[in-house]
Amino acid sequence: ACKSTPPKKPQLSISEDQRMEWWRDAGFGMFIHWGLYAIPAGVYKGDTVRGNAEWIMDKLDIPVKEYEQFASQFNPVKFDAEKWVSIAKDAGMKYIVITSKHHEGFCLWDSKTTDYDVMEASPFNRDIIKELAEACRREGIKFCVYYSIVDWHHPQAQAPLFPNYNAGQRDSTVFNPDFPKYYENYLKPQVKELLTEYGDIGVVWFDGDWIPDYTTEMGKELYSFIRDLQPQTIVNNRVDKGRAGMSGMNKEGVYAGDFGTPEKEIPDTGMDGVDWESCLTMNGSWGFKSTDHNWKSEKTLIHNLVEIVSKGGNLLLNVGPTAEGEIPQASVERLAAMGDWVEVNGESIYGAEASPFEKPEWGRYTIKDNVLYAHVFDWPADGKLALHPEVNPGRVSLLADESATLKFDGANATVELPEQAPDDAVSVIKIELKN
Ligand code: FUL
Repeated sequence: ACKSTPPKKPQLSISEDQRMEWWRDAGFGMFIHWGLYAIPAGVYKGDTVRGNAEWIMDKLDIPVKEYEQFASQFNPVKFDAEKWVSIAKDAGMKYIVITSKHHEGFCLWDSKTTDYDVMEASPFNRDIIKELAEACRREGIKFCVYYSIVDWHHPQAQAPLFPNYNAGQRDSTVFNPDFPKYYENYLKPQVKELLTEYGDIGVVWFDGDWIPDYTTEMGKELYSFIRDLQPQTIVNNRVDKGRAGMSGMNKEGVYAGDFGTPEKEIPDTGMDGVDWESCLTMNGSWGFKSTDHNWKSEKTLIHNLVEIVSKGGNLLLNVGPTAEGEIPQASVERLAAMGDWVEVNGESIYGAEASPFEKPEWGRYTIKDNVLYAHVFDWPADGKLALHPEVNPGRVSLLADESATLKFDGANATVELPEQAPDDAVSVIKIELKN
């Protein structure tokens, strides 16, 4: 029996479980994709970008000098950090992750490392990260930052130009020999600013680990760099080169950050002992896209939240504010509907764990301590909800009306339901367990 021992993680001043506790309980957070790309909003010189609007610089081959012009137009006068945070809070979200710098390279904070930030390059001249961090702190929401390793603006991080094109296209398969300098003298100092000037940072959500220039060693170093700056900060798996989705999250000696990041997808199943978070969009794009009106329904989004929590994950749901600084109305409406649902049914989400039983036909289960929650997506026409045979119910009630006890028919292992589902999207039955 020769069990290989996993490599030692860096010395932690608090345990991983302590560090992860708030995040595991939170269940639901807001992703904010905001940057200069909100100005073209997916359309440039008559061309519409396919897919993600925040990729417009790359997808439409906009030369750096031309793209930079957006900075001088960035003036989101309607930006109101307090308002954004209250939209998140009212939706039942417990944390906010904002793009401090996306692939385009523009920084939303007052960085000493560059002039390509909201203070120097734009007329707005307000530190967005600071205002949002402070509003979060006032409202009891955990403040977190996304940070892109990829930087299409920094000369030492850009992929080299294709030699034979004049349109400014870059060959992203080729290394930039200066990338280690960018990593050492720009990326790390920027991350340090974010972790020293803005109070407690809940999560650093890295992205862009796929570029050829980034190495596994850099990722490991970055992970402990953050641990040294703020021991309680959680780091996603994309700090590690070539990680995305659930990959590398088996903890069997694979060094891959603290949680997995399935993107625009909900994994078929969770993984034992592995923390993960699905990040989802409400339409098809992360960054604001003026032409994308293909919004998911409120019902779908509530189903997504329940499904994710029933598999042991978190939902990080995205909004892409406009260039004026507003969260699109379609998103605001959906978040309000989710908030209404969570207000009634939140106890089945926060602190709840993955279902101990396989998926029932009518919906999903979550569990918390000695209470099982049955999330009914399809209300049974005959009024009888079949529970898993191993469930040993004590009192059974509806979260929408806890005063009434529902009858459990032990012979058939069914709960007798009222005729009407109390909620169009998902109604939750609270089952206090006897054992
Ligand atoms: C991806 C990025 O390339 C997208 O623009 C977005 O930020 C998503 C969450 O991660 O890898």
